[in-house]
Amino acid sequence: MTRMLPVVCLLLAPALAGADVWDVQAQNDNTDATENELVHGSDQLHDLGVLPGPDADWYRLSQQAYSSYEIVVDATSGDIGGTSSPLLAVDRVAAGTTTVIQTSESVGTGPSRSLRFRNTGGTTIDTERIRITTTACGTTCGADDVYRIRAYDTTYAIPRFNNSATQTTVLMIQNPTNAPVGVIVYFWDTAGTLLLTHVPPAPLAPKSLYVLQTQPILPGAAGAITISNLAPFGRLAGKAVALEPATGFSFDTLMTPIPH
Ligand SMILES: [Ca+2]
Ligand SMILES: [Ca+2]
Ligand SMILES: [Ca+2]
Repeated sequence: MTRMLPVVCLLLAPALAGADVWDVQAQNDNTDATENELVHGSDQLHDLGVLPGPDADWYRLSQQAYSSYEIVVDATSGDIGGTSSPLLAVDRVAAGTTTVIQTSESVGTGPSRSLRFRNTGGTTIDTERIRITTTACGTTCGADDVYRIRAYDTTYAIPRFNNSATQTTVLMIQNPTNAPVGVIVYFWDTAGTLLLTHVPPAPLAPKSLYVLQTQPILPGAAGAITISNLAPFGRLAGKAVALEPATGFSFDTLMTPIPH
């Protein structure tokens, strides 16, 4: 019977709203000094209850070289967002400032938000933060005013292209979404040296297929491909097809997102 006692106590306890523990630590997430760091696959539930001043939730995200990212905020409770304007703000902010580098876009016609961006450089960016605030409920925001945040590395990989000897490789990227998508294609040799950065002349049109003959731009080369992009996580499709004219064989290598 004694082992049942804790269970009885739990059943008798009043239901408590989940507290946003990141808000109330001495080292909290209310400034850019936050120690809450998002990684690929992060999935957290927060609130924007007043502290008593307005709450702001800040996140770190280490942006790796030549990589792209998506932040998704959904599961918003009724008071926290709005559909007529972005009352729920999901911003990319320069650390040490209040300078907004990028604001989010709506996912659909509701209050959910998506923020997509990429690091086009060759070094890691650790000087930016993700900041979430709302003007929807103001000083009446409570612990019930919650949202869910997820983070994704949206970079794709294709582990083989081959233009050596008589083989040639064609790269195909499909944009099945209803919006234009900017992509950047990086070609690497097998030792990991960047051979070429290819930027298509325009963002890929909705529902379009981009076809790139890689032999003319990388004659004799072989290695692997990564693709940074501004699509929602996992929404692009594609492959590299290596053709061997002497035998008529072709070798497909799929373009894959980072598993999640
Ligand atoms: Ca919070
Ligand atoms: Ca906070
Ligand atoms: Ca509320």
